Amino acid sequence: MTRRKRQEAPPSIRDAARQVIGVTLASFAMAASSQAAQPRERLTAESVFTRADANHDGRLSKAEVARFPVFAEKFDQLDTDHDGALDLAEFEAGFNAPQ
Ligand SMILES: [Ca+2]
Ligand SMILES: [Ca+2]
Repeated sequence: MTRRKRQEAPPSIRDAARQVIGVTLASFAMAASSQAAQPRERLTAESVFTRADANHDGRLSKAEVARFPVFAEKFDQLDTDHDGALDLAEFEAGFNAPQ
């Protein structure tokens, strides 16, 4: 007559919930630890350099720097050894220089 089986949450939902909670906890822990290391997301010369270095050869060509007008217009000035590319040290000097 009456159905004995009550509706239970299908395992998929439980798994999904557990996953969400797990991810939330993981990202929370990550945020907490990275916040301890450095407040907010701070852009360092190195992180910008790595992002700008499209072909990952450790140097920024003029074409790669073209996406960053601030550095593009200072390119020749920053390229202190005049080899036509910026290495991290050269980029860092420009990055940290007062505007
Ligand atoms: Ca490059
Ligand atoms: Ca150079």
